[in-house]
Amino acid sequence: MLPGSNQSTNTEPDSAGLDIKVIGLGGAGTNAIDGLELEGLQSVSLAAVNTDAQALANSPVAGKLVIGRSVTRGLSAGGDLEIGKAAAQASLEDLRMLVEGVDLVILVVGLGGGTGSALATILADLAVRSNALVLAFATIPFSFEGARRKEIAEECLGELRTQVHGLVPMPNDVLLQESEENTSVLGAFSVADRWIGRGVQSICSMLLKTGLINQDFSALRSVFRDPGGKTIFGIGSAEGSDAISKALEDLSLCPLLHMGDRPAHLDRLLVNVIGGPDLQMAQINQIVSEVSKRFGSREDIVFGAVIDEQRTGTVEICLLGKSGMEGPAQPESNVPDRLDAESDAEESTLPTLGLEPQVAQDNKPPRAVHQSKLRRKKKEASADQDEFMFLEEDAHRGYFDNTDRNLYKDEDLDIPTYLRKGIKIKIKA
Ligand SMILES: Nc1nc2c(ncn2[C@@H]2O[C@H](COP(=O)(O)OP(=O)(O)OP(=O)(O)O)[C@@H](O)[C@H]2O)c(=O)[nH]1
Ligand SMILES: [Mg+2]
Repeated sequence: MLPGSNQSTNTEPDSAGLDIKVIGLGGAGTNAIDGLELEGLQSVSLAAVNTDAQALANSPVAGKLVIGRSVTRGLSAGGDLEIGKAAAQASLEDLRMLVEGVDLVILVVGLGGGTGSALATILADLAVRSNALVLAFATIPFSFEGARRKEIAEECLGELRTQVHGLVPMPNDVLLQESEENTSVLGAFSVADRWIGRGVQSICSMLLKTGLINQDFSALRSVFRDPGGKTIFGIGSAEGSDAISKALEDLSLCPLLHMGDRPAHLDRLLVNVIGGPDLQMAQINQIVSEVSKRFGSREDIVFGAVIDEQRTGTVEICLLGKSGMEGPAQPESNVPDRLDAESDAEESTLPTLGLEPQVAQDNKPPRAVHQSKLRRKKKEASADQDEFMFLEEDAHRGYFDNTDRNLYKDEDLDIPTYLRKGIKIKIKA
């Protein structure tokens, strides 16, 4: 029997009449949902909210709401959070109606500007008050966008984290890792938009499509029952022969699972698999067992498996986990490195999921590392010794073991920066 509550096999999911709304906030949020492909998910409604009437007019999304005309005269908030808040307050009733009666609200926002950042916390509050389950995908500005935007993003992220049931922060700096090395900023934005799209699609498919293992809304609620805490989100996919193992490896390389603030233990975990009609129960079992081994949720793991006729030969695994705020992140070496079982022996010398610490010896800021390099490094590391491998035994704090942790803005300052930030340290040959 697979772990998880409320699950049934080969029956219709009990989500009839479920009202799901995906809402893009501000310019970035609107752009991110513009290209959302929700085939077979007609009951999911999309809405875009912005102060910028012109930007909204260019969006193909049907449900549009211009807010704060009396404040910005249909223009953007110009990166000013206070103007964004004033605009949202001026349209509070429209915003309230937007989320009224909705069961699941998924907010999509690029934090750092005036409108989306203000809207995120105000709309989250309205949605939670109207009893919706609220999830949010929020991008964090690139470092090069400057301190002001970063400050706004951090302020809103802190507030949002306490409000919504699940918050997936996506630092643009990290997402750049996923892009080709010469990717433009727009290219990096489109990486963010794709991640968000895949996450939204996986959650909605699980709730609305029939599958091998159906999960209904109560299962999602059981994972995200309380506001606050930390959420992890990762996706891996593959096609062709050996798609399961490759998708598991792709999941283990997902940059969003390699961020410094990842909780050491998850209280609850939701894993959804989307595959073609050729997806078999035995394969699902393989995924279940590998993911359970790797992420060791303390209380409950909920699994869903959806069949998509268009996806023969492909497998996509989406992982959403939740933990309380009970402890700081631990170095990733405390858990097995990769999901594929055959790698156990090889991986015993590789402490992390591919983001082995590396700090450049020159004075340039650390550069994001493309995923293809992570793969290559993992294979080569034991062969040539030009890279220092940290086994992270220094998680023991020795003399300081019985003292309080130094927490600052959700980060544990006792964990070395190279571990918190996933920075690579290069040793010159
Ligand atoms: N994913 C994605 N991110 C974007 C895009 N455009 C901007 N961003 C990011 O989102 C942040 C917020 O920008 P916007 O969404 O344009 O700001 P806004 O919420 O519309 O606020 P104002 O323009 O000040 O009214 C930026 O600092 C960027 O980091 C985009 O098209 N896609
Ligand atoms: Mg804007």
